[in-house]
Amino acid sequence: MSLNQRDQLRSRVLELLETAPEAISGQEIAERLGISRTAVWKHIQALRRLGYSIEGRSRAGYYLTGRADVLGPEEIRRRLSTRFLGRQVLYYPLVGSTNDVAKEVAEKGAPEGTLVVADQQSAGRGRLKRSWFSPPGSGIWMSLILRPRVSLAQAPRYTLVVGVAVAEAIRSLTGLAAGIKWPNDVLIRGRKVAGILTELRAEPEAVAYAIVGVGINVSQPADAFPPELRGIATSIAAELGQAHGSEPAVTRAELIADILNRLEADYLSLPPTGLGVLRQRWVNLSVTLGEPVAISDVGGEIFRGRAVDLQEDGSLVVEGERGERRAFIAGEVTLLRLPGRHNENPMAQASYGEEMLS
Ligand code: BT5
Repeated sequence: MSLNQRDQLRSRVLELLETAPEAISGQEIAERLGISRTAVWKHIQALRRLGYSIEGRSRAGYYLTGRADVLGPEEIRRRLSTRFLGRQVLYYPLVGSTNDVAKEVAEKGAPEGTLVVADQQSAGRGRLKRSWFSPPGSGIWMSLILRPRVSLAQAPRYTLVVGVAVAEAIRSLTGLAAGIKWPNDVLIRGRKVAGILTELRAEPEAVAYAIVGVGINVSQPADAFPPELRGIATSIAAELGQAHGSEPAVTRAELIADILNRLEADYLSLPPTGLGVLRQRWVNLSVTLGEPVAISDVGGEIFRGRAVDLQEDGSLVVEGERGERRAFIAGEVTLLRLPGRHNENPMAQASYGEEMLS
């Protein structure tokens, strides 16, 4: 039996357990799937090893006792309604950086929509070689390969579009008020719950492919962050006030699938240039517009003012003290007044997620 067949059967056993109103007997599973009872037992053992808690009663049969946050390709795939995003999932228990793996497979011709996802990263990174804290079992560390046929000037939009999908998915699945800080941070009550890192392979005039890396803190308790991140980072579980080890309100696979399901429609609806209807959705989620900011451009020069607009190409317009307006397509924003907080950390950084691959 091929690996793929085995995984498919395993996920069908899981599906039967999930949909059974009560317990389901080994005999019934065996009959429904056309496999032996021994094979059923082996699948149940394997599911337990993956983290599912499955009880067995001699008469009644097997039943699931809790929701498990198991991250695996099949867990993601069976929740997808997409045509191409996430149709190919490359899952790793541990990688250096999912962006690096995605770049490697993109170079070898991996199709658009290929998703690389890891349980843990040993060298997760943000922009400008900053490191990204990616512990096991508690976050989403993933990268998507996009192959848009657009000029380089259109590339910055993807960071924004993915930010909208991430913030909207968090809002809809958890009810938490996730907002976007231009250009690539998703914040909840002023703390960073997710970051996006877009890297491009450019041909002379056009994008060859874009790797969109997304990191989301899902179930880390607040005190699990290293000291330098405490106070500036948060997780979904921490925001929901969930006790460590309790059943997850949302699993990583559910969140990934929801993001991809939203994102595919949005990505396909983008006009040839600009953001189209996505601009207003971004504006609605923005925690940057209307706020006093300090923004440093690529050269490191700092400009202070109020963020007043998002242009179609994704650049942020900042109005200075004398009413002069400047548009930034790249830069670092410091929110001088943090949403939902009392300015504890005026230096919390957002950043521009667009980097060229070497
Ligand atoms: C980002 O960079 O926010 C982009 C993060 C992208 C991470 C994903 S995970 C999957 C894929 N593979 C990768 O290797 N990367 C992507 P930037 O805006 O430069 O922010 C980096 C800063 O965020 C750091 O300097 C820390 O201050 C902070 N930070 C690090 N880890 C964090 C975490 N887990 N949660 C919140 N903040 C974090």
